[in-house]
Amino acid sequence: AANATPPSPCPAAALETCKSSFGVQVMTRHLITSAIPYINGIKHLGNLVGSQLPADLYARYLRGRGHEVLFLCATDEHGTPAELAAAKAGKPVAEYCAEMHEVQARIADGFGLSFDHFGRSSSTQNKVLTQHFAAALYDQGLIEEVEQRQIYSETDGRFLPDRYVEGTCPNCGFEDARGDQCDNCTKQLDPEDLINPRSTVSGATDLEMRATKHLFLRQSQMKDKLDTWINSKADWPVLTTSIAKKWLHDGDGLQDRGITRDLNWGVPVKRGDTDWPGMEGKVFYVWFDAPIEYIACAQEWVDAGKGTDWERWWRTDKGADDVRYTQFMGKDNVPFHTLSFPATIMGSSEPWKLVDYIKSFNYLNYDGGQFSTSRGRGVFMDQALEILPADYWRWWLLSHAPETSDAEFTWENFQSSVNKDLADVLGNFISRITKFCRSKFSEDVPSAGEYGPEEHALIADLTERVARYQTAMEAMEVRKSAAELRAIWAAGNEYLQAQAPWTTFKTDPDKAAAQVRLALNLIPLYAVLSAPFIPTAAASMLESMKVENAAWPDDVPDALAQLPPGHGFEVPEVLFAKITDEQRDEWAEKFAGVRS
Ligand code: B3M
Ligand code: ZN
Repeated sequence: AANATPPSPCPAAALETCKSSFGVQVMTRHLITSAIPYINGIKHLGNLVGSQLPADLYARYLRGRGHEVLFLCATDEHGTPAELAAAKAGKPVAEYCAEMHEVQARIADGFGLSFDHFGRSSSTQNKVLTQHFAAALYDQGLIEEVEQRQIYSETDGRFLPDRYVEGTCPNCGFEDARGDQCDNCTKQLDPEDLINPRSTVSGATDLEMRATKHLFLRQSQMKDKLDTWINSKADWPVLTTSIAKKWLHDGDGLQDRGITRDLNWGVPVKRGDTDWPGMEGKVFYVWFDAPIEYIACAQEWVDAGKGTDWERWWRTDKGADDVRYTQFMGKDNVPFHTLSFPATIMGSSEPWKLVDYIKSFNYLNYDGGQFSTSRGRGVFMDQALEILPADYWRWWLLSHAPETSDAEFTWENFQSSVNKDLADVLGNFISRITKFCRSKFSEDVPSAGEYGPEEHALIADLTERVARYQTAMEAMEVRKSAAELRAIWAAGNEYLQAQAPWTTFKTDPDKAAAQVRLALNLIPLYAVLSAPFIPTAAASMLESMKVENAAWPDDVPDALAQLPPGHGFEVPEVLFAKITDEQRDEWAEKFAGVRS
């Protein structure tokens, strides 16, 4: 039966036994995190498809299959980019971050991103946990204090990070070269190379080199452990493991990493709640505290009253051994997730959950070039929702996800996918069959007639296709899943085209009734299968078919008998409008320029 209750979660060791004795899929607990977007602006569609959106697809799919899921994301709020963006907006950085967090949360909601909690890396929970990890790593001998000489500004009363020093480039004479690089001749610089250096904080020129200390995480000590761990992940995407291996083995191999910065905004450097001598005025590097937010976010989820127990998701001594943890991210974030964050977790020698699977993505380009946040090139999440509902974007982005190589967004391609897949195939199928039924029978599922060989063939075909779709979804093969789903929609259209109930009706109305009954039953099946991709349209499909608790079609023939003869429905509104050539051209022009 489609609604058979799955057994309660089995201990990992007994998993296989559970599977065979119950003969149904075993429920697992799934922890899913998406890379946490920087706070300093609204993300573009390339950012979205590289982490949050595929993570949402997977979370929705697993929930649909009855698994217990905890899906977390947050804003990444520390570091120089946040300070600079706040200064540009003329706001105190805490205020800027609070506002931008709300903006990003609202847009995420607009895209249907079904986070169980959307946290903030500037939370108290993350501060405490980051300081805790620093203490644990220190106790394990994995943090080294390193003496360095660094630029100090008397006027500002602080050490200046490289990017906070500007001056004349010694290479080309450009007057606004930054301490890390000259934007004119691209030469990599050290701040003491600059001629007439000045502070970008105040413009002060009374700068001097002073001795200071920074903390380094001794990742090199953990190289063998990380190497063994990465090598054990034979099932991970090549994109993920190849990046990890490159960082482990190229050049000098895994470098120790500076984890402190001279900034006002961030997690103050402490060992637990004890002050750290020599670290006054310093904060942890943003990439040290950002992944720790994955854990802190679960605490925030509990503290917000949405959950009751974060430890069973994160502590292997408290039940998290049974959790399967999957991370989603763009390829530029892979080194931090395959090496640095695992070094933090393993190095602590505490029983924290390590990631089980890392799904990474290449880049999405925009119309012959790159999306660019700094230049405002491409479509940004807020703008996308202003012109079309989320499902149009979700479908295009996921069905063109940059999995095996970079992908490209063009308006022609977007128009043709939306018009073909969503309007012509799925939308047209639904409107055609519901309207035909209303005009020849009524807005009730007709009861006459029996299924013949064609109907049984379609049911068998769909049974196979649904199994293939599930396999692709389980494997997080996003494009392939979209292709399987599209083929499932197309199978219904082809059946309708071949059987043509409008013709059958003239000679054999009972046979036509049976054809219509099966076709109508495809709608709730399609809705449930499509919900991870296009949740809003899926919900309105179920609503017009008056189906309340639609379950995953564990048994396809059963699911196709969901709407019994006499079941009332309503012809739905147009599900997807086609994109006209005029719209396409107008948008192409509008987004070619620079965002103001
Ligand atoms: N904030 C980079 C990004 O927004 C970074 C990810 C952090 S994941 C812990 O792509
Ligand atoms: Zn230069």
